[in-house]
Amino acid sequence: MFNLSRTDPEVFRALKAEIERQTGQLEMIASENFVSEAVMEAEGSVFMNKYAEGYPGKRYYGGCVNMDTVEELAISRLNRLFRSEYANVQPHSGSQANMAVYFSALKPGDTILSMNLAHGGHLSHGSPVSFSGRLFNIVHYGVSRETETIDYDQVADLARKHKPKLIISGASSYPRTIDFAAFRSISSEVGALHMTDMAHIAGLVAAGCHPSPIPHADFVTSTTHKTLRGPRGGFILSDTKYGKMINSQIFPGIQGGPLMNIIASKAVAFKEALGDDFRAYQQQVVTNTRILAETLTSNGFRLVSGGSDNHLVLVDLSGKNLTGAEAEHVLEQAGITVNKNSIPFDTQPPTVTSGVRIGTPAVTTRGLKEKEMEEIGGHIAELLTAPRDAGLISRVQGRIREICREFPLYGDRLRRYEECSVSTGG
Ligand code: DSN
Repeated sequence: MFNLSRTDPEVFRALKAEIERQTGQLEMIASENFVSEAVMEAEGSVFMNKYAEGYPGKRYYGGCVNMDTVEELAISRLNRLFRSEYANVQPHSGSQANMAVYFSALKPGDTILSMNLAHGGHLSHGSPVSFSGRLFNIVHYGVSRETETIDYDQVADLARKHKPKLIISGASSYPRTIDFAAFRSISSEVGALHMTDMAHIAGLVAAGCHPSPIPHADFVTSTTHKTLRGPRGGFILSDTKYGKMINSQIFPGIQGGPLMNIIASKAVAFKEALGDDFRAYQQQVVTNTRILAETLTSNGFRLVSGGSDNHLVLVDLSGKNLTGAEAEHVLEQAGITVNKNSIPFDTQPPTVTSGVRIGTPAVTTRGLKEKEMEEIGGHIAELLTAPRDAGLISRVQGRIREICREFPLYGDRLRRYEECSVSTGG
């Protein structure tokens, strides 16, 4: 980072502050993770200098031989990881992966049946503030009031009534296993296509810790940076028969030149995900979440759906005289980063909420296990019980700093940045 610190001290200072923040606090936002140094090296490389519109072997620019190599590696590794036939690794994000599928399968005005954002769905599944809600006719299913799990009878009833062209399974704040076979059977009954957005659980699926949607969905979309632990980006999987249509919807349909440095780092992340360590990591994510859920429950907190099967818990604070926004704030003060989140049938607006979503992928990457999760769950419970106790906040903050030192992240990167600051005055 010597060059950056000399050329642009302001950006360098922000970068150094961010590595201090990431290494010095516990990251428990369920959709975040820490990539390896190898993934970062591929992303911060000369691959970013190249235009490569098109696909391997069919580019609109010369000089793409090395671009073809990395994109082919990314595609073949991804297909091996998920046992899929076709993959497109060019989507810049999960939303763009979803957009390309909608544009492949639907015409504007067609009906999509998807999970309500307020019950754990995603903006790009038809929220009125997203392109998806503006262009398509959206019908939402949700969770049942009693179990707070997906109401498959409601999905079937709505599908029979509204005859959607596309049914979407997948969520961004749902702590339970999703029954993709049930979605397939409902889709087949009404003649709909079935798309799964597995962004949150892709790593768990790759490691066999959550059933795979691949045999049950016509299209599977995902991001690469959540449980899958790659760079920020997206991808699409499907049967080969849809491949040509999806390729042309990504480019030239909705994107221009692919971000080849990101595709190279996706290839590295997919290689890492094919390794045995990755399976052990995902199993630990699930175990850590279970311990966190048990600790919070035994300390008197109610979890939406009563627990978790995956990488996240959703804590209902409505009986605790505390909003999600307040809980996010007190945890951040103590060095634990989470996000406020609506719970099903929430009476608070999305800017306030009655819940917090807490995930374990990032702390598990850091090496935390059962013992630490029990301790951290205890601290979260203490803080949410006495959110205005400044002494408690400061005590917990001190302990979180100790845990962060005990489980370091990114080796001596911070020390190297500090040396750059000194040598360049940056
Ligand atoms: N924003 C992501 C999340 O936090 O779940 C979903 O795209």
